[in-house]
Order: sequence, then C-alpha cells, then structure tokens
Amino acid sequence: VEASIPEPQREAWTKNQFDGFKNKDEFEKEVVRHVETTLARSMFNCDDVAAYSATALAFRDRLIKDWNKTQQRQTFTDSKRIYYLSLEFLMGRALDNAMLNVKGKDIAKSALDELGFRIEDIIGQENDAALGNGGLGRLAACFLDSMASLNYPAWGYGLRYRYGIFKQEIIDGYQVEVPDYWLDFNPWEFPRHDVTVDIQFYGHVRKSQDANGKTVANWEGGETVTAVAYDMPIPGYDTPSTNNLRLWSSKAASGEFDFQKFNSGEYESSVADQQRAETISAVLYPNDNLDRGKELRLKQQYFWVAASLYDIVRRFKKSKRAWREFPDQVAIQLNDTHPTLAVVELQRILIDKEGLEWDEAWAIVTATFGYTNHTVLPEALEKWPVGLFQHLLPRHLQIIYDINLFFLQSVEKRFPDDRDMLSRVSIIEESQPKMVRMAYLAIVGSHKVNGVAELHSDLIQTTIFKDFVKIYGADKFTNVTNGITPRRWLHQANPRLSELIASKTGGYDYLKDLTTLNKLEQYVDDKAFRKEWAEIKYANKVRLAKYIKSTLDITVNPAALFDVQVKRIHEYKRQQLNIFGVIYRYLQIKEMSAEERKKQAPRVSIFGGKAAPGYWMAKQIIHLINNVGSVVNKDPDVGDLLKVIFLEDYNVSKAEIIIPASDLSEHISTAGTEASGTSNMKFVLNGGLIIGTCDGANIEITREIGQENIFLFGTLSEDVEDLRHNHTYGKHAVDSGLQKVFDAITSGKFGDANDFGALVSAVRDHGDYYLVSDDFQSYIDTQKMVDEEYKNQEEWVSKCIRSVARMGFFSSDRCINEYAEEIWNIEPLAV
Ligand code: GPV
Repeated sequence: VEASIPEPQREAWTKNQFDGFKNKDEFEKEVVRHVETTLARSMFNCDDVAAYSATALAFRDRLIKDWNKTQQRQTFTDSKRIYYLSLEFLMGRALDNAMLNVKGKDIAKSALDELGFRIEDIIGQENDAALGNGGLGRLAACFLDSMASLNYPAWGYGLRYRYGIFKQEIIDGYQVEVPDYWLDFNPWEFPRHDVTVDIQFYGHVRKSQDANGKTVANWEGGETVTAVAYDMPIPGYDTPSTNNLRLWSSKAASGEFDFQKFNSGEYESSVADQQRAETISAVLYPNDNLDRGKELRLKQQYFWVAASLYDIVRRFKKSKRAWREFPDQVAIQLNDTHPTLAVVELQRILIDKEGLEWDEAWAIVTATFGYTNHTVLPEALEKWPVGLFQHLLPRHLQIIYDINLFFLQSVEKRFPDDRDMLSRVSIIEESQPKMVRMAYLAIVGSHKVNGVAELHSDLIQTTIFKDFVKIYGADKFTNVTNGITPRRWLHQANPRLSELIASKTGGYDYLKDLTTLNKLEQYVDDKAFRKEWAEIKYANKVRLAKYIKSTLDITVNPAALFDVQVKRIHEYKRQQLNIFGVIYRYLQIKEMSAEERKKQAPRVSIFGGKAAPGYWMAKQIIHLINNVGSVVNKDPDVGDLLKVIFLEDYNVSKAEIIIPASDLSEHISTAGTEASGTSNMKFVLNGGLIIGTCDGANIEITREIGQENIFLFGTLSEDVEDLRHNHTYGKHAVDSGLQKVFDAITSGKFGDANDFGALVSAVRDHGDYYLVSDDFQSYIDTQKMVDEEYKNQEEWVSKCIRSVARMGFFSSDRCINEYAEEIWNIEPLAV
C-alpha cells in the first residue's frame, strides 16, 4: 500500500505528521490552540467547560493518531478481529481514563495548573457516557479497556443513543426520571458521515429463479433508514494500541422519495419521516434484567446488527479471501441475546446476497458466533412474537423457520422417541401468539455458549439450557467468570491506594498483571503499612462524607462503618432485605438504654440505584428507604449510631467516589438469581469487605480471598426451589424479627402505611418469592458479627489487605484472555 504513493508525496506527508504532545509545553500549546480556534474563545472567557473541552480535544487528537496506526497495523497484518456486539456500553467519563492510560495525566495536571485550572474540576465537567443500564453495560466497557490494553484487534459495535439512561431525581422520597441529553458536546466521538449503511424494514419477500434455475429470495419494498457511524477511540493502558467503538446513529435515508415530497410541498410530512427515522437510535431502554417486547426495541436491534454486519463483511471482502475463511478472520461475540439477529442476518447475506449454499453458509455462521448469557431470570429472556417478525423482517422470519427446521430434524434423528424434546427446544414457542425464543436461536447459531460465573454457568447448563447440553454435548457450554478493569476501578478511582500498592509491589506493573497483588500479603503485619492503608480508606470516606453533605445536607461521621448497597433496584437484588434490616437496627437502638447505646458500633447505611420507570415495586423500595432515612436521620435518640442515605442518580462517575469509601458492601441477592455481579469485585479490590449470599461471583471471591474474609449468609441456591414450593403449598410464618419490622411499617412510623403495603405483603401474603423472610435472621446475625469485627480495626484492616492481595483473578484482562483462547481463537497483535 505504501509503495503506491509517490516518493515526494510520501515525504510531504511524513515530515508534516502531527506528533501529538511530548511534554507540558507542547500540551499547553495544544490546549490554547483548541481554546482559541476550535472553540473560538480566549483566556478571557475560558471557563471550566471550555478548558475541559480543549483538554479532551488535545487528548483525542493524540488518541486518534494511535488509533490510525493501530488500524493500519491490523489491516497490514490481516489479523483476525473480534467484534463485540453490545446494545449497552456504560463507559462513564473518558478524559481521566484517557490521561491515565496514555500516562499523560501529570503533564496535563501541571499544564492546566499553569493555565489557571485544577485538574479535578476539569475532569468533573464531563458528562458520563451512560449508554447502559448496569452490570451488563459496564462489563462491555471493562472488556473494551482490557482488549485494548492486551493489544487484541477488537471493535465494539453499539448504538449511539441520543438519550442514555435517565437521570434520577428524588423528590419527596420518590424517584423522578429526567432525560439524559448527553450529546450536547461530545469531544470523544468522530462522526463518520462517509460511513453509512442503508437498513431496510418491512416489505415482502418475492421468490424468483436465477440464471441457473435456482430459487432466490428477494426482500423488496418497505422502508429504508440510514445508519451513520460515530467512532470513539478506546486507548489501552501503557500501549499504543487504540481500538475502536463504533456506534450507529439513525437518520432518514436521503432517497429521491424525500426530495419529491419536499418539492411537492409536503414539507411537514418529510420532516415527520426524518424524525421517525431518528427515533430508532433516540433512547436506551431503561430496563435491567427485564424484556418488555416493544417493537421499537426490535427495530433498534436489527438496525444496529445489520449496520454492524455490513461493516464487518465489507472489511472482510477487502481481503479477497474465500468465504470459508470468514471465521478465521472474524469472531463475533453476542453480549446477551440482544444482537442474536446477527446470526440470521449473516446467514441471509451469505445465501441471498453472496449465493452460498445453505449448509456452507451455516457452517460459517456457527463458527463465527459466540453467545454470552447474563441471566436465568425468566422475565429477562427475550421472546418476540412471530407476527411482529413477519411484519418487520419477513425474510428473517423465513430464515429462522429454516434454521429451526434443520435443527429440529437433527434433534429428531438423535432422539427419535422424544417428541416432547422437540417442542421443548424449538426456536418457535407454540404459544398464543407464537414466539421466537432468542436464547435458543443464539445457542443454535453459535459455537460456544458461556455463563458469567461458575454457579451461573452450572445453572444454565442444568436448568434453562439443559436440553441443549444433551443435544450438543457439554463442550459447547463453558464458563468465563466476569472481571473488572483495575485501571478504572483502582488506579483511577482510588489513586492513593494505587500508589501505595505500586510502592510495595514494584511499580504500576500490577495494573497489567493483577495477580502481582499477591505481593501485598507479606506486608499484612507491617504496622506502618496498615496505618497508611487505613488512612487512605479514611480519606476516601471523608471525600464521600463531603459529597453527602454537599448533595443531601446530611452530616455523617467518617469514623462510622460505611455500609453500601449501590446497584440497580430490583426485588431479586433485595434492597428490601437491607432496608428491613436497617429498620430492625433502628428499633433495637430505640429500645436500648443510654449505656447500651454507647457500646453500639456507629453505622452509615448508604443506598443508590435506579429503578426502571415502569417497575412499581422497585420504586416503592426507593420510597421506603428515603422515608426511613428522614425518620432515622433526625431522631435524637439515634445520633451517629445510624444514618440512612439514598444517593441520587447512581452512575459510573459516582461509583468511582462511592466504592473506594466503603467498609462493607452488600451483595445479597436470592441465591441463584444474580448471574455474577461485578461491583462485588470492585468493592473488595478497593479494600472493603462484603456481606453476601452464596450467589454469582461471591462464591469465587470467597474461594480466592478465603471464607474468613467475607460475611456469607442465607439460603443456598440448591434449596431455593423447595423453599418456594413450601411457601406456596405448606405453612410459612414470617420471621419474628421481621414481623416487628412489618409492625413498625404498618403502624405508620415511616409515613403512610398504605404506601408500603405491597412490600410487606409480597413477603407475608404472596409467597415471598425472593426468600426475604427465610434469610432475615441469618442476615441480622451476620450484621451483628460485622459490628463486632469492625470494633477490632487492626484485624479488620488485615482482612482487607489480605483480600486485596488475593483479588488478581478478577481482572477483566484474565477474563478477556479466556475468551480469546477458548472462544475467539484470536491472538494479541505485537506492537
Ligand atoms: I440479562 N445483567 C444486567 O446488568 N442487565 C441485564 O439486562 C442482564 C444482566 C447483569 C447481571 O445481572 C449481573 O449479574 C452480571 O454481573 C452482569 O450482567 C454482567 O455479566
């Protein structure tokens, strides 16, 4: 390629290359240039926002240089690429991460200082890129960081939502949703107006004969919407590798059709078409672990998947390789079932557009895809009505029927006497109306299926996908336990702890091999080290206490035990168990004598998280937490012994403040319901202990750090089914301690009892599906142990240090290496 450019031209290009900044002065120059030209401002009207923008643009310029080189290298070496398809990327802020990953933060700090700005203020100007709901979206973001840091040739593909997850306000104790219009100014994205794909919807299928007499399907008519690419550079840590996150935005196709309308005076309807097209990428659906089956959501899925596959296929075709080599060049990972249509779309491209035979095409498809399952909750498993498919994607429905036919034929051959099996595993559920089961389609269309923690992977293989294990054999199913990036979740969020760790483990290399943390263990008995460790935790708590003061005007004592539960509000995550426990504690304090109160360990119970706008029970839980807070926090009998805090609008950038400040965090889902959890890993990595159930990754965390370093309680997942059965058919009395809590609630102590009737009766009268009553006593007992152990600070800190030292396994780098080896068959690209 290089040889095709004449020597003099090449010279002109090379000698004028933009080299980025190499020192403080050059960086300062870049910032001033952006302020004065890109932003058309000056030193006289450069506020923090402008200074942020210019700083971000200076780093963006530098990232895009590395990005270009990375892409060229991948093309020249013709490397296999991994494409990570996710409907959510919960990225948070980019500036701090970019500065740290390219090791430019010190330069930026002193330059900004000279220009009259504090770097923390500048970092704080950035809006979170909140294109996700919770764990699933944040996992995708951690994976991007790891794939770049490990030099894998990887692309993320997603949607460029105009509105990310809503902003949460708490008004009179209730959640109120406010739209998150985050794109006002986003210096991190590169619009690629030349990279567009036309996406078709609706219409009909006409069969015809080609020149060889072969029947071909033609998908005709319907409407077209255009996808425009927006690219975000993803810098790796301490490497020139800079990968790409490509997000698609929808706009009306600029066909003649619009012009005709426009010219014939139908201006308004032409504008309406425009808006309808833009609606597709307008908003992120705000549901976590719930499928609501909305038509627009299916449109989003196809729009994004079709644009991404077009892009991937276009890139492959440039290599002029034979189609059978496609899986040697391309791996595609399906982040949950949301992108499952990609399986069907690739099959369609191969048979309808490229003329391959079905079997040849299908072998390519199944060798290309891998599917990650993130839940066993039945209400979260995607199903779409056949009628909706017929209407929106008629050709895809035909292909799904064929995929299912061939699949069921093969099953019938292997299990000739099992009629039941066929209806159980059919991709089409024979219900009224008929439904397409997306998880089954994803399994049939992939060569590997994985869960996200050991227990979860075992559960999917023995429950929801049991038949498929019988059909395909156990090798197709595997586990890849989730991980988190230590760059954002330790180095960025907890700089002082990161520095202390670096000083003891031989520098910051531990950020590239997290197992190096084990070197910390030898310092557990070092008094000075323990003291410094404790001071850092205290300073992080002071920072959070200030944040609480400034946002809620509540004073909390940083010496109290900070007990944190931050995550999406969901009945299965059991924030109700936590708040019932808080009420129980409050009632106990009220009954104590002054003497007894003196012996109590002070505690701050901190909650945060969003409820899906349509999830009424979750909203009631938020309301109860806030009402309990307003009673407890001003009760003079209680004082510092208990404070109840609900932090508004929990998101990634707030997590970076909250997580390093926790002493104890709660991961208390009903056993068997939380696929993995990832914040559990973040909290332990930041020197906090966990109270938790035997669920998800808690189990592996326990195995790594030792059961003496975690507070486990509650029912085991193998007993859940029986307990539920007993609740429904046998006798089931509410736990007596919990009954006192219910009495307090129904007496109106925390506001109108009617408001919380549903929370109480879910446990008392409606079968207690989440086993709150069963686990209550053991939860309370375990919290009591926490109180006792926290009094012995020396021992507590030792536990924290040992835990951190043993957390190496939970790096998303380990996790990505497992995917690369076992599922993607892909190698890092040497730099
Ligand atoms: I399905 N997860 C999520 O955040 N949203 C979803 O819609 C679904 C799953 C989460 C799981 O609940 C967590 O247990 C898990 O750690 C996370 O996905 C990443 O795997």
